[in-house]
Amino acid sequence: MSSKILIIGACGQIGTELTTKLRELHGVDNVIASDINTRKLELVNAGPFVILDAKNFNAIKDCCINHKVDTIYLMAALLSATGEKYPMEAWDLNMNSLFHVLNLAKSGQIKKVFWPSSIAVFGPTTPTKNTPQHTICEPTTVYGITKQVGERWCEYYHDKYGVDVRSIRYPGIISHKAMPGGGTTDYAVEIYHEAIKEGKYESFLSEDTNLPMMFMDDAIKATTQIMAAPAEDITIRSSYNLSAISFTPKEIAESIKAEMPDFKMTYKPDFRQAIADSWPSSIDDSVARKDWNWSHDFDLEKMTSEMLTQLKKKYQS
Ligand code: AKB
Repeated sequence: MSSKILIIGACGQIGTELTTKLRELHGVDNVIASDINTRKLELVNAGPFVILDAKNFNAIKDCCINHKVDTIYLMAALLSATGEKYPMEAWDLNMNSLFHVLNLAKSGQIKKVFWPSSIAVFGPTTPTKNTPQHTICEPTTVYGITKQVGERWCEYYHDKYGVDVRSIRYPGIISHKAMPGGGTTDYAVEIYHEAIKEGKYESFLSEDTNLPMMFMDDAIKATTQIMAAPAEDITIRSSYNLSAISFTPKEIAESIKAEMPDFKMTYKPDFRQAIADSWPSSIDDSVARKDWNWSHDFDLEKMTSEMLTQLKKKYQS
């Protein structure tokens, strides 16, 4: 019998593309998309969709019973920049939604859980280059604190209650379908949209801020790969380091200029600079590569070419 999947936060940047991919893999009717509202009509109309508040335990439980769900991808979260503006809301959403899902899995109703962590678990005391899987994690953002605490709870629920929870520390994700919202790495998505629409972009991070990043196709590939791996291959039950490329605003601007020589970039760092400065510049993901054969496909050049091609179609058609 096919697995029945619930995606919580399906209208977000990653949720949108994850829903499409999981429907391809498991069949449209086996993947229930859910979000707090119906803001993305294409998704709402493309298959089963439920309005669901990730903070409401009974609503999640009822949805799982009604649709016979056995697997949950919990993609709802307040990200790093928004979290600094609304710290208690970030704590409330990011932690309570995780507890609801872990407790449903503990009760046996849910068999498998995916929960995203982030490079935000790291902080200024973490080694910045090639950051190891096991290292100092002293995050300085509320978002990072929720991800670090969440990782500890995931491992605890696995070790004490046998919950099959799997997690990845996503770097900044770049995509052309849905916009990210409220992250520090969002500049690396906005820049492509503005390049096509305006021919220029003002970066809120300084030109030499080097951060780990990844193209969406790679992020979706990693997510489906870790969830398909045999349980005994998953040796990390907190969250796996995951890496593809690292670049600075100056380097991404150069890659755009290679295709659009008139593109102009300016810099005006704001409060997000301090967040970016507390994160590593590159990540050692050798454990993910060994445990479930992770490898990435997109480098900066290939990603820029794909982003510009797709966004030209979107804005110039
Ligand atoms: C953010 O910038 O907050 C996110 C993340 C790195 O988790 N994109």
